[in-house]
Amino acid sequence: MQRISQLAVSKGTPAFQAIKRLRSLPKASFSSAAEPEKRKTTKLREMFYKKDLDFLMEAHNGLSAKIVQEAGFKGIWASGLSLSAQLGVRDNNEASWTQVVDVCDFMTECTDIPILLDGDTGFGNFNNARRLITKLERCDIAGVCMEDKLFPKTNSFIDGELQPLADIDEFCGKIMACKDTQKDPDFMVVARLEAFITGYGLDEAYRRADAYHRAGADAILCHSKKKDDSDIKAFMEAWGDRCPVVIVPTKYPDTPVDTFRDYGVSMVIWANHNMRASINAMQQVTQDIYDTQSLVGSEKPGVIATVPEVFRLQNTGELKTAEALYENPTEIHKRMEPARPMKTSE
Ligand code: SPV
Ligand code: MG
Repeated sequence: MQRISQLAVSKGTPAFQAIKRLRSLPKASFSSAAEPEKRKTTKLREMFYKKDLDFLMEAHNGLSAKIVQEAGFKGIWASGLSLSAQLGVRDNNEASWTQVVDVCDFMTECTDIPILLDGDTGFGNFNNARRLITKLERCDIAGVCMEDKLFPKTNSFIDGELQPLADIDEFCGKIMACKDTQKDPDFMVVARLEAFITGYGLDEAYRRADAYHRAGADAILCHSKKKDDSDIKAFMEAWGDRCPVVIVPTKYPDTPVDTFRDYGVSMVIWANHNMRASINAMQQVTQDIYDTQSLVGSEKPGVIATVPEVFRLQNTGELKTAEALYENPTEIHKRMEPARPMKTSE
């Protein structure tokens, strides 16, 4: 076997370092006998079903998804509001469902943690919704949340009372179609209750949650726009632990998460805070550069990320490693099968 020092790369170069790193990896890293990674769907399902409260943090593109993972979150909320905002359009299904899937594909590619997509109303009827499921499974999205409103949807915080709810049977059929379509048994279909948003009370919310659960929904997202957690408290008291409940406390941020724990909530979604943080940061830096015609105010630690930090987030080092393997004739020839005469058939 050739030694690293025999390869046609000079000592101390990034390529040399990269080959050295590769050589030092344990054999199991390359072996098919290595323990298979849990599927993202399984990871998400476990987050929902385990006893303690868990959290999903919003992301809206590959970069923000990676930042969420690096912060330590175990799962990502691919927010419809944030995805549309970063595309510069409204949260009214102006981005087509394939454009949303394209963004999801980038997000899953650069992360290992599961992603729950905000699937709005499923982009149409049961048939559009189940086609969405098929595509999401292909790009390794772990679950989808669908809300009981009409296509095209409007964000829940824009004139919520004026938004019509879906017919219960129609929405149950949509959930069933999604559950019947998914191939991975752990893929999560979350049914989102908009009853409180549209001004109904607990009775209607419960009636709907009950129907959606019996239609096969794996979890219920109970949405509320109140400034306190009273809708959530009432719902949790009535619902108990029939299935996991997810909440989005954007409008009631003062309630401590321990209160949600006490209610028995399974998951909290921090729904749009990366997108909103980025708007603030971009507005400030852009305005400063415009006003001063200079980069001096922004090229400071803590104001903008350094360029090497951008490279790190893009995993630039991995490409160096790959180049040392796939653009290095010595490495290539070493790994090639020995020449054999062509087998001819009798
Ligand atoms: C989203 O993040 O797109 C949501 C949550 O649907 S909310 O905007 O709070 O309705
Ligand atoms: Mg949304």
